[in-house]
Amino acid sequence: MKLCRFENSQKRVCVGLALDDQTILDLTAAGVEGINSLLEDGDLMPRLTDLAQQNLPRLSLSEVTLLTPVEKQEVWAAGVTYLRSKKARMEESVSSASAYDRVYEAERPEIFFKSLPEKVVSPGQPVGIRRDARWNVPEPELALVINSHGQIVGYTIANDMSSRDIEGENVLYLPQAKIYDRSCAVGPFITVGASEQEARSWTITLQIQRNGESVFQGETSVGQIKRSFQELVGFLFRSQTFPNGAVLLTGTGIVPPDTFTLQEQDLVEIGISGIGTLACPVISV
Ligand code: DO4
Ligand code: MG
Repeated sequence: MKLCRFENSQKRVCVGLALDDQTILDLTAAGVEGINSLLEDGDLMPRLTDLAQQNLPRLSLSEVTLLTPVEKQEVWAAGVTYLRSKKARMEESVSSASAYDRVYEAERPEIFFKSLPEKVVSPGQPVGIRRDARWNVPEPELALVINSHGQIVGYTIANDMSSRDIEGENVLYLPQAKIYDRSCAVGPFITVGASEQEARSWTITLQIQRNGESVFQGETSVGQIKRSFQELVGFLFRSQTFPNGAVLLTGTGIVPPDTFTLQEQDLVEIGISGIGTLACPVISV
């Protein structure tokens, strides 16, 4: 089952349950106040099954605007979880290559803060490339949706936009390479009720278009992630509480060639087979 947040024609923010590729059920009409209240519900799946059988308004996706499903959660990100990511970071960073090598093998994963919820970019809205960076890439990532008890309650799609020249110059510049206006897009759907084993069978694709033509395509499998999801969530929740839950990006396994950098007006499309597609144009910020 897939949940979403959307704005209806009266500009009201609502919660939806996807019935198929074109239709959503408006759960707000049944008194569902927000997506977070659902994610906190210990009986989420039976509740959604019950809601799906109610006579609620059905809306076509073409008549609503999909929003990011991130309502109040902080967004965090794990890094160097795929071999491909470790190799790329070691190549871009002369001074810190060993840091990436060591974190890939270490017990403690790399986890960093990515975005406040109110700064997350919605599907269809522009993601940003920094004006002071010359090498910018999208990072297509599976994101874990976690409730306040540390339970993984769903999966969504994220773009961890990154400036590789800033990150590669000095590892202490990582927050500037990763956190700036429009650097994090998430959505549109949260797939609930899938096990980790199922999610690990999903394929992640990245397509970048420029002037209507594809300039990069890549693909990986969620199963290539080195660490278990529980392991990543366990470290995120160590000595830290999340009263509104959290969203944790699980790292990238697709890295465009070193000659590639994003340009304004490119279109970045990220697909995850069990979830859907997150598409955003690119602007300079
Ligand atoms: O250490 C740098 C960032 C790693 C990252 O974002 C990733 O592997 O996806
Ligand atoms: Mg990343």
